[in-house]
Amino acid sequence: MAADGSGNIRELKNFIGGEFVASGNTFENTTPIDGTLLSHVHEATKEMVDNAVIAAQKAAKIWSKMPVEARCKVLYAVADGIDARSDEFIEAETLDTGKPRSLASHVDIPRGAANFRVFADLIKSVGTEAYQQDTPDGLGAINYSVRHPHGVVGVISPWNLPLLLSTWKIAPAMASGNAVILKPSEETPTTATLLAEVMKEAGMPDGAFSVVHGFGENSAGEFMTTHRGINAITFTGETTTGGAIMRAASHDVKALSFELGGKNPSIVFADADFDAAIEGTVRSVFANCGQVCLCSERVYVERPIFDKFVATLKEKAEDMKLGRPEDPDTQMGPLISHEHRDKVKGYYDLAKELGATVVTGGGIPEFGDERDNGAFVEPTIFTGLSEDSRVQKEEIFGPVCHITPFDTEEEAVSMANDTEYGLASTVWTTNLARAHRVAQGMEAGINWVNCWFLRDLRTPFGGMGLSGFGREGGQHALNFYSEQKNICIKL
Ligand code: NAD
Ligand code: 6OD
Repeated sequence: MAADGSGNIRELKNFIGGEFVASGNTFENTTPIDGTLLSHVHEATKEMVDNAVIAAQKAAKIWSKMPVEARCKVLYAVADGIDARSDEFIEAETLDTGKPRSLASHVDIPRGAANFRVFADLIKSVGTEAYQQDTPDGLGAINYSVRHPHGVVGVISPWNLPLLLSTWKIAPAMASGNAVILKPSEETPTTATLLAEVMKEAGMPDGAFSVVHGFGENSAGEFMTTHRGINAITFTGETTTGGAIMRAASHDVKALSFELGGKNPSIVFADADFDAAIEGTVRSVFANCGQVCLCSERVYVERPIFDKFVATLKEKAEDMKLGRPEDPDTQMGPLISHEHRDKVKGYYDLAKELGATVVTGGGIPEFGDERDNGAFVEPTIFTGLSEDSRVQKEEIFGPVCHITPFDTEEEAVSMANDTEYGLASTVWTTNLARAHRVAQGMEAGINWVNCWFLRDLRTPFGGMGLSGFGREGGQHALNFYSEQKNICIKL
């Protein structure tokens, strides 16, 4: 029986040149809710990736030459197509990831559609640079730049926000006139396949968008990163995978954009609105079972409110309802897989070995029903570890934080910045001057004050250090997905 109760086990094929294509080799896609088999996924062969590239190169010539208005019409139709089939997308995303339906229906799927609208709007209005230049003969010159798409862009995406994060790349790449080949995570292949159906229904030229399923090494991921016909790779995932992709893509010096891991700090000052800081920290630590790259794993709380903060966060964590996606009361689902649960539980055990105080959690919940076959883990809070312990240095990517007290602003900023990552930070304070000072002092690409994961899609998004390089969002994304060519005209 499939997890949707229908008894249907889907076949997820590759989408190449406008057709769904089977391969001789399939892998199983199971749900982390209870381990039920969802689908057989056709792993793309090297030849299939070659075919996707040939089709993309051909389609890029048509797609990039289409009037911007006509291209945008197709992108709007894709957004409308996602909205029209949103129930199917939500169902697929919740089964693949185990995340609560409330999250998929309010964040993942609407953002997937919004990404296409935002970048279609932007490409219609974005300008380029122009300069008048003096020359010795007094006649001068004019310089202006034009955008030129790369050609074929490879999108390699992770499992935590599958549709949201892949379309965050696909939409600006396609708005810029590129053809795209998407390799979704092997853990979450379903919404990518649905997106391919929507692209076809929306009238996307054959080959302009392809989906190849598979893994990294010696599979579709590596076939893409080493393919000379793919001009740019945009990747979101683990830092170590980014390193492997960088090495593979170095042979033909592909353009690269990397959104990688994080070990994000949250600083709570004693003057913060306490309830807002608690509510925000519950979200920033436990949302999506802690599997958002922006989640706070290191929380720093000013000493006068430390005990009250820890006690209140503990209460909230213990009240949290773990369950199936379709249950409207569910606040937290399972982790993505048993393999990932082993990793997260490994860090829980390490924290205990290192002498952490377990404020709450630290284990695997028991339900006494089929969820015991799933990949659930307890929401967890630790205190008492030193700042240089591995638990404070390495990304865990689960529903867990460590809370450290601090006495001065300088101490908090220094501890928050003591990381090789540099993705996101959050500051809670009602002191305006301090809010600006501390936020600007953070060595991270995305910094929130009195909020978390509040997104304006025009703003630069990306990390520093081990969190990656390149900026996505608004015009920054268009700058990555096109080459700016300068034209110099002597008058
Ligand atoms: P991952 O790196 O394991 O996999 C991501 C994608 O890369 C998958 O599609 C995978 O198949 C592919 N891949 C793996 N090895 C490859 C290789 N050698 N060549 C080509 N492709 C390869 O990441 P994940 O476990 O899916 O996602 C979780 C990680 O992603 C966390 O570290 C998280 O912080 C990070 N992340 C970062 C952001 C951000 O915006 N910075 C957003 C979401 C997730
Ligand atoms: O909101 C976004 O655009 C974005 N890229 C979010 C990333 C979340 C990481 O897991």
